[in-house]
Amino acid sequence: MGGSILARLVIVSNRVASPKERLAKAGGLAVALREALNRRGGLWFGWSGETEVNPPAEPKVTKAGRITYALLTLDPEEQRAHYAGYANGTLWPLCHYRLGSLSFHRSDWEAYRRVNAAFAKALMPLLKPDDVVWVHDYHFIPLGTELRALGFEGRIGYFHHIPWPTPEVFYCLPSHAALVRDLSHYDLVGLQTEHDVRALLTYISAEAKGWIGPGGVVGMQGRRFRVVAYPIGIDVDAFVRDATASIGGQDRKRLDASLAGRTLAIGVDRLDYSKGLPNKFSAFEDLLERYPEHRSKVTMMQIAPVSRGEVAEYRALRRELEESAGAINGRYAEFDWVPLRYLNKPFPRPTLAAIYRAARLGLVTPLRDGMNLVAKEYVAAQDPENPGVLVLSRFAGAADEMSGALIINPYDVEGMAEAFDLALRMPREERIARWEDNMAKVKARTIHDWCDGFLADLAATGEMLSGESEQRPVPRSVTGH
Ligand code: GDG
Repeated sequence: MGGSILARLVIVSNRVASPKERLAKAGGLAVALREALNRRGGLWFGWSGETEVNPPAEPKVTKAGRITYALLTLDPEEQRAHYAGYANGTLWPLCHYRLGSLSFHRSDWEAYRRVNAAFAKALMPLLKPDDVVWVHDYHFIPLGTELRALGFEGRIGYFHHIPWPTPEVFYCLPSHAALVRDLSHYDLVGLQTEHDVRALLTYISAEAKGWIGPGGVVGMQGRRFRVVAYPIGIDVDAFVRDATASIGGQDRKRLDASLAGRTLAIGVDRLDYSKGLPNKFSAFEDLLERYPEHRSKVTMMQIAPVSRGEVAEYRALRRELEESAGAINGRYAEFDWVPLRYLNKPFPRPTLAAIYRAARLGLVTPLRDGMNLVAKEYVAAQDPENPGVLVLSRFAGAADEMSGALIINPYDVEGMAEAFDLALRMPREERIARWEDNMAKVKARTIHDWCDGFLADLAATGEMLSGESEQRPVPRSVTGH
């Protein structure tokens, strides 16, 4: 196989940050991928965000600086079945352990495969033999299989941004065997945490009769690939810069004036049922009920931009949260204090950084999350002399690293309220010690380390996979969880 770290990079992701999109508005991941492409020059391939009946089979290709964008338009029904159907109606709930929300239709599964085949067919003519292809996320698991079937022999890596479920949960997916077979066509499969790696390797050894070698090398059904954890990070410098610059700025002035000296607790999550928003609201309500000393003294702000409104579960969640926020405010508000500010619109990154900086509590309470970048952004934005406290769900990948956080179980609403109270009363010395722990971890693994680490390993997989690799039993740490 060809390819080196200097080979051209091709990134495939469902959503592509277009050249026109303002940096402040794009998510941290989109910005990092664009930077990686800008540094080495490369191709960014994905969905155009548009649908049309009988769409062209070729992508629309444009160039901006060192990046070539190739964007494919999809048929509306194919796009629905691929995106709202199989990706977000089946894989998303499955990987977030939400079996009650999982819907599986063979027609969606077939459309998911057809759309992946169409993406591969559109990408293939643009590829050079020694390109390195990096595929992102659960919308594109079969893309590697399809590119191999079309004859591409260069390196292909896949990164899964969401959790990989344990085998008992994964078995609920009727197409489980086919999906793992798809993974085996990549050279390198990246997951967020060691827990996710153990879950996948356990499945591979128990169900797919594969073998596991050192360095995460896997042999399965005649193919070899690697499975490795790459915990994603953030652009730390950018957050520190934006948060520091916000002091004395317009956003901060407006926020301080509106708070009138009250303590702020902040939550920032896409409006998604995996983020544990109803539980967070209930915990805040329980705090006000059982710790009345915080009434009129603490304001909670929840920023929750609407997401995937085309999926019924998400519309139901939105209604539930509107009702819950209304009930909390109706019950506890005073004529000069609204306990919960609930906002459905997104804000530019510098405004987010200003709000994080002003908040004494960062509330990150997902029921399951691959990593959770908000937890790391909140830490990076704090004042080192007077930092806030991160309250973090044990079910976020970030909990493995954030040893200074107050770790909570989001299913335990009363336990969460107790943690909120503890955080509100925490002395400055303890806040500083906990923040220093967290900040050291955030700095140790930035988004750039994540990007470079994955690509360096992908470039090196050739030797690892072709080397002598005897068959070994699965290590003990891999079988238990
Ligand atoms: C998936 C996985 C994994 C949010 N509101 C606004 C805004 N955001 C930004 C945040 C953060 C990003 O969106 C959200 O990232 P998360 O990691 O918290 O969650 P997901 O969107 O579910 O991401 C997750 C991630 O992929 C990366 O691998 O960590 O586990 O689920 O950066 O700041 N940004 C702006 N305005 C907003 O209102 N500008």
